[in-house]
Amino acid sequence: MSQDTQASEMTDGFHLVIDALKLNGIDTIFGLPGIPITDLTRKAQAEGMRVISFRHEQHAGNAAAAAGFLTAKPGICLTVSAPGFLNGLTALANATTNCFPMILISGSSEREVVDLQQGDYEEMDQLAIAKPLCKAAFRVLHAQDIGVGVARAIRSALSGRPGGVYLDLPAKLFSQTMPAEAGQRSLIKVVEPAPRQLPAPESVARALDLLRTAKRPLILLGKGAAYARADEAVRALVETSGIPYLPMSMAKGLLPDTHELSASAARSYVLAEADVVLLVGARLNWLLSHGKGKTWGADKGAKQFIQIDIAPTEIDSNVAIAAPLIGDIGSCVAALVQGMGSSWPKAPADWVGGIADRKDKNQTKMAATLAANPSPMNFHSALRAVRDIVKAHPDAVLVNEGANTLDFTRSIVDMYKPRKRLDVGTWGIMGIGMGFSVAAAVVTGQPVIAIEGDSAFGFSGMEVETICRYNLPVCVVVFNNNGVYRGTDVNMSGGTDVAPTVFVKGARYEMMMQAFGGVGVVAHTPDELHAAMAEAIASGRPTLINAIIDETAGTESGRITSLNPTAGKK
Ligand code: ADP
Ligand code: TZD
Repeated sequence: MSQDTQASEMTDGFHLVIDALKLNGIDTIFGLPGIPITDLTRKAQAEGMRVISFRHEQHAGNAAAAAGFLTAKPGICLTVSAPGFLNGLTALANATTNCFPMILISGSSEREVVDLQQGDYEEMDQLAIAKPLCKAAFRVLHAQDIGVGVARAIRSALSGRPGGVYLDLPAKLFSQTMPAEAGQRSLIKVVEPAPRQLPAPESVARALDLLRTAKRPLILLGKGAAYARADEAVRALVETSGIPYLPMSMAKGLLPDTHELSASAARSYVLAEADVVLLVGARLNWLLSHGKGKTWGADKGAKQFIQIDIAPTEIDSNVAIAAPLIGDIGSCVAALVQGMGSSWPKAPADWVGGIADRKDKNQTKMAATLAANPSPMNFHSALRAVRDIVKAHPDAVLVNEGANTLDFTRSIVDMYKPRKRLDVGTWGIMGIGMGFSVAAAVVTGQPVIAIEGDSAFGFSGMEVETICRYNLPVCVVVFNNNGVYRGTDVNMSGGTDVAPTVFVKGARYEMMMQAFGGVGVVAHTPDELHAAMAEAIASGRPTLINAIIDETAGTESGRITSLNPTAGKK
């Protein structure tokens, strides 16, 4: 018998992992090879999976998380044991925090040695460490259980509130063999991993009763609504009710930001003045001032909340929720729209008109700021170019991180389509830039524009090599103002070290992309920035534009200076 024939009758742990993933429609792995998973990456590629290899596991993990959000299938990150696992763990925790489905698969050392703490190569009790940072954690010890392990990981990542899952695969598992036919039979194709969850009719009635009495209603769309892919239902809810809405940053584009009922340009006004607020896949966390205080017009009388969420324990997490609506967003929103029928009265005209007036005023003011042409550029003039490019390329995915760079981009650059904006999310984490960009390019096939503060870019900058290696259509724009927040701080001791927030002045970030064969450009003016971005998108070549921004522009911590009350004080 030839070796090939023998091999076809037996299978092993490597192939069972690959087959289990493929059986469940997973076709891409983001990872970084090494003992004991190098062969898994090779064999996965040989079996037709896309294997995207990174320079650091955190970025592979971030790519998996973004892929999870963009595809509603768990993104897979594959790492080696202990240090590789730990490098991936930040991304797993961030995915869980943001409700993105991902599975971190790490090779691990032998249980016998780890449990007796006998000092194996890269020894660590990874399962125990991962547990508090994800939705679920599983270990597979026997080849015949790989199918169950992968199925449980997929179901845990996708069902209910999505999140991160850890799957621990000890080195010995991969070489275990079993008859191929029994191996195939042991695999599980997960049926309906994220089933619809219909809201209770009485909950729908309660929510509608509250909305009906509202004088100043507001809809708040969060990234849960974007993830839920209930785009048409959400549009019907807004347009049937005529209720103004505010999108959270990753919900931008769910309806085009230019929609007449978007209240983004009157954000502070609507948050303070609304009397009934319908939360759709958005948590009342720090990003929404916990639903309390001046932001929410605490001095202007009681506010009532309706909250749609798939996680029942989210309700009342910060303030009382008068009408919880538990279920998936598609089903809940559809039930509301159906309950409204064709004779539902539109939101009061004085409220909607008052918002429109404020929007007009704020937009006129902003237009004047955006039209200015200071030299060097400031955030506004540079973002004028970005805004125009995104408008011309609404299918491009926009990745965004930094402090001022994040805040100004979010408010200035309109989005036109759902799930086109990826950013620092619930934690405000720096370092997602290049990982998210790689994932967006790989899973959507669309151009990617990454608008990066110079500090933010530094966290994942080495992945420009990954972008060049796979020749991905990613245009990175570094807003270079010589430091964290700004480049002007001074050392308060008068010593020779620069201040902690200051970087090398005049850094040539564009040369980082050139180093790996991509395009590097310096942009001093909005016209140069616009031309370089247009060229990058037209050519599809990996491009890094070093956009020179006035180092005095920007404020400490951007818009969250209030969380840092002693900022810059001696
Ligand atoms: P944002 O940061 O945009 O405000 P959050 O991440 O705080 O959004 O909130 C997202 C919410 O959406 C989470 O509470 C999560 O449970 C919920 N969610 C996610 N997917 C769904 C879904 N398909 N149906 C209902 N709720 C969902
Ligand atoms: N480390 C991590 C992982 N996340 C963080 N959020 C921070 C540190 C602290 N931090 C911010 O919150 S924003 C930021 C840091 C370091 C960078 C801001 O500088 P930038 O952007 O150059 O990226 P701007 O546009 O110049 O403000």
